[in-house]
Amino acid sequence: MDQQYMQQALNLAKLGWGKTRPNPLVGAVITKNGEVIAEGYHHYYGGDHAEVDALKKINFSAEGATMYVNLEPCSHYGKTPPCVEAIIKSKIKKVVVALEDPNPKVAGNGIKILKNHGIEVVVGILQEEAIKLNEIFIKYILTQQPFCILKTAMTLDGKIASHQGDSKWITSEDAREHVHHIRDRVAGIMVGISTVLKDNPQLNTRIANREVSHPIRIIVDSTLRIPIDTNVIKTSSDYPTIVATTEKASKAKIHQLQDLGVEVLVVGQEEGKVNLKDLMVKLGEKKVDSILLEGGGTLNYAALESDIVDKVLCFIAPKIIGGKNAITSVEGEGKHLIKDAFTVENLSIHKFRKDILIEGYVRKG
Ligand code: AOF
Ligand code: ZN
Repeated sequence: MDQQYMQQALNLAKLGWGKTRPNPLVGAVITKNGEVIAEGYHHYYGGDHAEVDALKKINFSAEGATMYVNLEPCSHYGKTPPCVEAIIKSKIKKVVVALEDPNPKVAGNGIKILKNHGIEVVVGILQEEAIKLNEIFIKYILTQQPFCILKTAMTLDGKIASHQGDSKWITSEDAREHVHHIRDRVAGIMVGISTVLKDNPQLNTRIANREVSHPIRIIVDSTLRIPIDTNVIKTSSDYPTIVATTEKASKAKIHQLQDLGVEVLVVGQEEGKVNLKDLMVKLGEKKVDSILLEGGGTLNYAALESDIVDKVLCFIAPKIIGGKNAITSVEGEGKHLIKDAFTVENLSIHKFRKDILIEGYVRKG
């Protein structure tokens, strides 16, 4: 039963998808005598925490009840008073938690306070699922740097475009819709200048019949080659846009872009290119908790080499196009030896109607 109620809490947490960042996705279920008496979740950044959202439904009176929540209840005064106070006041007798809160302001303290008040606390139910759901929050709260997801869509023979550069479309509709679902969650979407020059993309979120949130568009362009009549610049008043560049950029071009509403971030250089580690620090300061990296191959390789990539999403379509000049998803210089390859672990595989997705985490260190 514990697992079933915790799964319900995790499902509730997902209702906040895209609206709570950089705060976590949290859901809470309150049960009494084998029945669910209240449900709650964190609806949006700055709103009630999940525990309070659930307790409000029953006027904070829950004597003898059990609460299931996917993150340890908080013990700090933040935007709202501590959830542990509300739980104690409600006379709940047991709290089941999936994951201890990695936030240093909480980090076990919530559990300790509940126990000190005679409340039974169980920790670790569906912990793996809880970690995965809040993997972005966990990285960001511990490092203040964005969780970076490298996404690529390739054919069975590993190409992301034909030798003529045609790439529309490698994967089918449901796989592409899944990408928009991720764009809806992340704070930023990042591409290199070559991708902008080649594809002239919009980089926004498009999901039918649903209100969505749009990530900040981040273009990495070390010499500011970006044309001002390109789609991302033309729509920069509708969707926030950052161009990351270096001291090599012309001041006049910087001002021209700024006048069009584009934020220009001048960051450090690494062999003449934008220093991606430095960029991550700067984006973290702007509360960008997550980035979907959508290429191209040069930027993808640089990102892997800079050790900023946390997760890889690799869509594979059952097509073969061939061509020794057809581009692949990770280019750059490349490793000389297989033993030096980047390793992706904790794999999972999802099947769409026509394509497959391999997901995994880049091994660190
Ligand atoms: C949430 N929603 O449902 C829970 C959270 O920014 P604040 O003051 O609202 O506090 C956010 C912290 O509270 C967050 O980092 C996490 O440690 C804890 N729990 N946060 O936004 C919730 N339960
Ligand atoms: Zn709280």
